[in-house]
Amino acid sequence: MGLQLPSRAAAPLKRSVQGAVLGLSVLALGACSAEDKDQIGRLAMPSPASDRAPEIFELWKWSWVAAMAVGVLTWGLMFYAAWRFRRTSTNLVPVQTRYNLPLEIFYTVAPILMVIVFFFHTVNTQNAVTEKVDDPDITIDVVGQQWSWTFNYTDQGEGGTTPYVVGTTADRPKLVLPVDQLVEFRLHSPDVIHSFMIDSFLMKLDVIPGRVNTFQATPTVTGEFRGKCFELCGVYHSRMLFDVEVVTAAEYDAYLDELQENPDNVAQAPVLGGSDVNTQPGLETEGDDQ
Ligand SMILES: [Cu+2]
Repeated sequence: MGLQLPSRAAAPLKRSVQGAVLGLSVLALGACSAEDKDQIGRLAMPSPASDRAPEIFELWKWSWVAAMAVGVLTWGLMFYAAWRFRRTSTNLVPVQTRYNLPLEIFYTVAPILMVIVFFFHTVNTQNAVTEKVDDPDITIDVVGQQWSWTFNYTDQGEGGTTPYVVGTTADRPKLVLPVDQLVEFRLHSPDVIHSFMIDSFLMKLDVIPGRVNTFQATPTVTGEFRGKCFELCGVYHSRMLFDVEVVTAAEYDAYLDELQENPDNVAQAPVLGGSDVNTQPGLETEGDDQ
């Protein structure tokens, strides 16, 4: 009891704490770059960078709008009921209602309708983003191996050879893609299930041993992006990162030429796993005891 601050002393303290919090908030907002503000506007969703990504972004956005509308209505009814039917005297007994058939039909049918609408839009979006053609511009055979990635630029080398890059946990690989060209990604795994995603493409696909999952997308924005494995696949799953660079057609050709100068980056056929990529090489680098 004796430790309580007298209220006259507490008031200035409270005011200065409020002032500090306000000051820090203003400072934090002021320090936001245009890019940060842009990201806040998208609720931290990456900016769409493929021809399929805007469809996914729209589905995600409108799902949030629908969920918020339902949330606001539900919270509103809860608070209204709590206030409207509050106990106003100590011996008041509320009206004892057994059931209300119209209301019960409503709250059974309404959620079913909502699920149907969500399902309809999800299937539509999924069909649009997984659409494929028979002759994509380029094909990349992607291998997810514990715990990095191999990228094969299938048949894109001189004489139909395949330039490729193998990453390790210590040295994350880079995937280079040409802008405005339809890319087919064929996903292979020699060991366990991984999941391949370039963040700005807004979609991921499982990489499953024994089957080849494929999807197609056209990068629409040049620049640097990030990708990683989205399926917990083992102890170094968190190191399954890769860089993505979307470049012009000329820069892409130059990159392939550069790869072909090193015999270690050229194969006669795509390197799809097994002894080539399942050696966990990143764990054997010099000075790395793991
Ligand atoms: Cu993984």
